[in-house]
Order: sequence, then C-alpha cells, then structure tokens
Amino acid sequence: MSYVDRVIAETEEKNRNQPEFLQTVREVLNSLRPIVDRDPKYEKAGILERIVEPEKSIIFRVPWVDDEGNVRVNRGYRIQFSSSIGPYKGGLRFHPSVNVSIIKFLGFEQIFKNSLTGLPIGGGKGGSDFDPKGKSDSEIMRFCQSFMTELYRYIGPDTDCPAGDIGVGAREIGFLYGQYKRIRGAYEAGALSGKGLAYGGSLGRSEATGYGAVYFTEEYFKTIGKEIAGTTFAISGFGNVSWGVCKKISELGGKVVTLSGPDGYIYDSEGITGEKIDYMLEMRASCRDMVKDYADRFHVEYHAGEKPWGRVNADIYMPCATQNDVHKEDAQRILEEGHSKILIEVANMPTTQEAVDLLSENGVVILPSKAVNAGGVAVSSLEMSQNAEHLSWTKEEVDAKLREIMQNIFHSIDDVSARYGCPGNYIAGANLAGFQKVAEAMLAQGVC
Ligand code: NDP
Ligand code: 2IT
Repeated sequence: MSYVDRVIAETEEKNRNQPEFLQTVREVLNSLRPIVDRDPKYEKAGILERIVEPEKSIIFRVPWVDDEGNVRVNRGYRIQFSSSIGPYKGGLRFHPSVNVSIIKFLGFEQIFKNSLTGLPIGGGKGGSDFDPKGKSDSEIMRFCQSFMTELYRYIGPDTDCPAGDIGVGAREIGFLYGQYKRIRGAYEAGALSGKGLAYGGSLGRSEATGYGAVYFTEEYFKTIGKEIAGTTFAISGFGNVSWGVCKKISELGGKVVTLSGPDGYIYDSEGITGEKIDYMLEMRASCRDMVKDYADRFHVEYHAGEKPWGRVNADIYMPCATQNDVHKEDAQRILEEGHSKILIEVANMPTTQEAVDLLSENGVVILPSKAVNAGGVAVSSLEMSQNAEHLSWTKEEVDAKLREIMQNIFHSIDDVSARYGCPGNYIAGANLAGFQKVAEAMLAQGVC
C-alpha cells in the first residue's frame, strides 16, 4: 500500500463520522502523490500522519441567557491545526450545522490556503452551532461574551488569531474583541482580525475575499484571453463574500446575474449593480435569510427551492455560499446547459467530489477555493501586521498588496501543476504548492 493510501485509510478509520473532514483529506492527500511518493523522507518523518491530526482541539460549553431570561447552551470549537509556518489563523463560523467535522474540514483547508498566501500564518478554525438568525443584538452580544470568556486563554497575536466566517461579521467581531480586551487587560489588537476601522481593523478587509477572488479570476483570464468586462457570472449566496464579488465584478464591467439563499435563487438579467449591491447588505442585516426579498424589491425572476447551476445562461459559475453547494446533478445540468466551461470556487469546498470528477472529466476548468478565496485571510494577515506596527495602511496600499498576492497565488499553482505533470489541474496545483512550504517547515522543525 502506498504511503498516501495508508494515511487515508488510517484517517478514515479514526474519523469515521466526519464526512466533510474526510472529503478534504482524500482530495488533498491524493493530489500530493507526486511529492510524497517520490521521496521517502516524507514517510520517514511522518509528515502526512502529523498533518491530518490537529495540534490541539478545544471544545467548550457556551452558556448564555436569552432575552426572556432562559438559559441556553451551545457548543464552542477552536481547532488549532498547524502552527508550522506561523500562529494559527482562520475564521469562526456560527451556524446550526457546525460540528467537529465541519470545523476540521475548514481548519485543514486553511493550512494550505494560508501557506499559498506566502504570509507567515498557520491553520485553524473555530465556531459554534449557535444560530444568529432571529437573535437580538443583546443576545448576540451575550453569546459572544460567553464564547470569548472561554476562548481567550487559547488565542493571542502570536498564538492564534480568529476572524469571521459564515454568521460572524463586523458586529460579532466587535463583541468578541471587547470581551477579549476586558479579560486580558491589554490592547492586543492582533488577537482578532476583521475588526472595525475605529479599533484596529484594516481598510479593505470586508471586501477582501470577494475582491481577491475577482483579482485571481482576472489573472487566470489573461491565460485564456478573457476579461471580466463583458463576462456574465452566476453566483450563489448573498453574504459578505458574494457582496464583495458583485462589487468588484460590476466595477470592472462584468455582470453578475444570480444570487441564492436557502429559499431559492433570483435571476436579474440586467446585472447586480449600484443600489442592488447595497441592498444585499440590508438583506443580510435583516436576518430574514430570504433571497426572495431581492426579487420582490427589484421585480426580477425568483425560483423557489432551486439553485442557479446550469439553469441560466452564464459564462462562469461561482459558488459563494457554503460547502457542497454544487452536487453531481448540478454538475450534470451545467454540462447539459453547455455554455460555461469554467467553475470558480469561492466558498470553502463548495463542490462535492462527484461533481468535481464529472466536471473535470468533461473539460470544465475548476479554480479551487483554497486559492481563490485566500484574499480574505491574506488581508487578515495584513491587519495583524498593521496592528503589530501600530499603524494603518491606506486602502490603496492594502488593495495593491491583495492584488499582488492573488496574482502570485495563481502563478504559483499554475507553475506547480505543470511541474508535477498535471498542467491545468489547479486543484492539484493548489494542494501541492500549499503543501511544499508547510512540509519544508515540518521537516526542519523535527518531530513536533
Ligand atoms: P455569510 O454568513 O456572510 O454568508 C453565507 C451565505 O451562505 C449566506 O447566504 C447563507 O445563508 C448561506 N449559507 C450558509 N450556510 C448554509 C447552508 N448550510 N445551506 C445553505 N446556505 C447556507 O458568510 P460569508 O459570505 O463570509 O462566507 C461564504 C463562504 O465563503 C463560506 O464558505 C466561507 O467559509 C467562505 N469564506 C469566507 C471568508 C470571509 O472572509 N468571510 C474568507 C474565505 C472564505 P444562511 O445563513 O441563511 O444559510
Ligand atoms: O475561510 C477563510 O479563509 C476565512 N473565513 C477567513 C479567515 C481569516 O482569518 O480571515
């Protein structure tokens, strides 16, 4: 049995009820064969066995009191996966679907994503099964304060720096930081990123994931003679990431024609621009969680219970909502519709393995999320740098750095995929390129 096969089998055995985690482990390890099967030093040093095991997993009780005076209890998580190349870094997700498998899949992805940015950040992820929907601001604050009352002992600017993800935006980061500061008795701004501009946040962080995804796309487009201007995009979600994607695509003259929510999708043939983009923020802030509101407000098509994949005429599909959003039947529809040959993943792991296989076998190019969405964590890391030097950079400075980072990521995964004999397989390229630096650091640091 090869080294990769053995470690996959052992990981499956040890983590039987963690499907999302196993999904990413299989994808990543399978694509590392050209490196780890060629040189026995990786097996000798147990690199793969170590990389699939989090350095530390913290699971804690989060008790809080709702507005009616009832005691509620949620479960909190922080999985500190790898500190080989820097302090743990990765978001916090508040969503009822959160469990160990989801947090471990996100933390594992984060190791390679963070390495791709070229910045000194390790991989981690956390969150809670708390559902922010329908909660008052006071309830959100009490929950965040209770969550941080336990989490604070494990984080810090040189230890672990959490940020936002699904269900955790500027409001939650504010409450979390306030409690952290109070407990620590010190202004350690670099202990959290995604902070407000008034208290140590970076200009450009809220747009960073979406803008970064579009800069990455631009760089890829150069290799196929395409431009954002004049290109039509079908995207999913209507959260922070979708908002940034819409803003930048519309600024560059492209057209986003769909958004989706848990209730269905909307089709806006005119494109999502101007006040419609601002309305996305309102929709999210309302906590109603219905994309139908957009259709009612702007009188466009609404399709209840459906996803846009393969149902609209678009040049590019861009899932921006959550994991496993594009299934095999969606991939089948994309192929039958026949217009688009490019899927750009922006949400973390938005495509099932079956869908990836079907699309790839039929000539659809897939740009993988751990490369495409790395702009968010990259600007988070730039926020940490600004905090460390007690300075704020201009929006232009941050944006120029973000663009350069995304361009470098594209070229690094493009080069590496060619070097290891799979040109154009950007999924493998991202895993191989992300792994190289982490493995080198692990080899240098001995068994730890
Ligand atoms: P938001 O909370 O702002 O938006 C998430 C969107 O996805 C909402 O429309 C949400 O609707 C939908 N969604 C979430 N979970 C589910 C589910 N289980 N089923 C159906 N729809 C769902 O999050 P972000 O925009 O920040 O994140 C979007 C994606 O991008 C996620 O995969 C995240 O991990 C990834 N990402 C985010 C980064 C960031 O900086 N924010 C950085 C890199 C990646 P609802 O809540 O109603 O289900
Ligand atoms: O998935 C991700 O990369 C994020 N949610 C952003 C993490 C961060 O630390 O900014």
